[in-house]
Order: sequence, then C-alpha cells, then structure tokens
Amino acid sequence: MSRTALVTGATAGIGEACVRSLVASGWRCIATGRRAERLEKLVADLGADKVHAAVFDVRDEAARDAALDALPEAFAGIDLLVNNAGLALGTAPAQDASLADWKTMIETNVTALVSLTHKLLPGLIERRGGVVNISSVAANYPYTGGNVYGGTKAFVRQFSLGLRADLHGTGVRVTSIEPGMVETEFTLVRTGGNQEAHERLYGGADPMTAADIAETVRWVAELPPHLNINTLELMPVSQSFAGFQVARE
Ligand code: NDP
Ligand code: 8X3
Repeated sequence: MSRTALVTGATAGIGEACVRSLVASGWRCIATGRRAERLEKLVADLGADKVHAAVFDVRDEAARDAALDALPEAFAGIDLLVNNAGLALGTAPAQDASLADWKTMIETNVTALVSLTHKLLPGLIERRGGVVNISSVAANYPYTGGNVYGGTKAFVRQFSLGLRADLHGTGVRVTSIEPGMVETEFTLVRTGGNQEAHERLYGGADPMTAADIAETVRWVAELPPHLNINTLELMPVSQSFAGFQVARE
C-alpha cells in the first residue's frame, strides 16, 4: 500500500529532492511551496498520481488550510510530514541585523512549522505516522551571523524532542535532521541573490547535495516501525568544527 508524505518547501533544494526520493521509493507526495510553476514541473516529471501540488506560503494559515481541505482523496491521509520549508536571511552580526529578517525567519522556520504540525498531529496519530523536521548544525554550533537562524533551528531540534516525549505510546515517530553545508538555493536566498557568495561557500568544498539529505529522510521514514532516529547530524567530510574566539584588550 502506497503511503502519503507532505513535504513543505518542495520547489527547490532539499524539499524537491525529498519528493523525488520518496516518490521513487513508492510514496505519494503533497509538494508545497510558493512557486507554483516549480511544483507543476514536479507533477509533470513524476506524475499526477504520485505528486499533488499545493501552492501556499507556509506562514499563511488560511491559504494552507484551503489547500489541505482541497486535497484529492488519494492524498488526503497523510502518513509523513516533512517540515523542510525554511530559510536564513542575512549574515550580519545581531547588532547590525534586520529585525524584519529576524521576524521572517521566526515566522517561517518556527511559527509555520509548529502550526502545520499542530494541524496534522491528530491524523498522524490516527495513522501511526511520522514527522521529520529539518533543523541544522546551526542548532548545535553557534557561529557569527547565525544569531536568529541558529535560534530557530535550535527550536526545531528541541521541539522535535519534546514532540517525541509527548507522543510516547502513540507509535508516531519524530526525527530532527541536522545538516551542515548542502549546496542548494539556501545561500542565494540568504544573501539576496549573491551568486559570488554562493560560489565562494560551496566552491571546492565538495558539499553535501540535496539528494544526500533526501536519501537520509527517506531512510528515516522507511525504517521498521519499532525504530526512531531522534536526531541525526550530517556534514560533508570537508566541514568540521573551529575553536572559540577571544577578544583581547
Ligand atoms: P532552498 O532555498 O533551496 O529551499 C527552500 C525551500 O523552502 C523552497 O522550496 C522554498 O519555497 C521554501 N520556503 C521558504 N519560505 C517559504 C514560505 N514562506 N512558504 C512556503 N515555502 C517556503 O534551501 P534548502 O533546500 O537548503 O533548505 C531547506 C531546509 O533545509 C531549510 O529549512 C533550511 O534551513 C534547511 N537547511 C539547509 C542547509 C543548507 O546548507 N542548504 C543546511 C541545514 C539545514 P518557495 O520559495 O517556492 O516558497
Ligand atoms: C544551514 C547550514 O551552517 O549555513 O543550516 O547554518 S549553516
């Protein structure tokens, strides 16, 4: 029997790769995002029986609910929620950062994720489904300019663990995936479209690909039902940790 996943942020990067990977493994996917033409391409590539495009801004609860209420019957029972839609905006230190950017990150990475999870939880419990939340290494290692982005991803990790605790005994699985550097549109979005910044970050670094993370999500989702991956942190081999900074007089 085919299972159904809802993947947020499926117009690019990790979310799009998750849809491709899950569909290749026999899942049906509800692919969401704001850019309709990209979702339509996924439907055209993978088939309308496998992918349903749901176009909405995750921050817009009314638009989201209308899209979910209009799901075709074959897609209406959701077994897996992949909370992937998210973004970083800016790399400035807190004292120079834009408050509007901070609010956008919190509204997208935290508020919208919590709201969608809350909406889908009753159905996920009924179906003994799963939640995979895309956090980040930024949740675990602070870096300069990461301020609110790192804060939102730390929330996602801790919320995931809290959900695990609350869902004890329901059979619902919850996982926080915490990737390091993945080459996607992430840095273009973060820098307002700076191609040079994108190339500087990923160039020569052999970063992870969106498909690497998608395969991990698929693996987590398809484990035998008695197994739960609580948290999973991944990095490219080229990325590791640096020391503390010390300001001297
Ligand atoms: P991309 O920029 O390539 O993709 C981001 C996706 O999120 C797009 O599909 C975008 O869709 C969607 N999205 C953003 N804002 C909204 C919104 N308001 N409403 C609906 N959809 C939205 O980046 P990634 O694939 O890299 O990012 C996916 C997730 O992975 C994010 O949560 C990110 O924080 C996380 N991550 C990324 C890492 C990396 O190095 N790339 C590492 C660790 C975590 P659209 O714009 O069409 O609405
Ligand atoms: C994205 C990875 O290191 O740019 O979450 O914050 S990082």
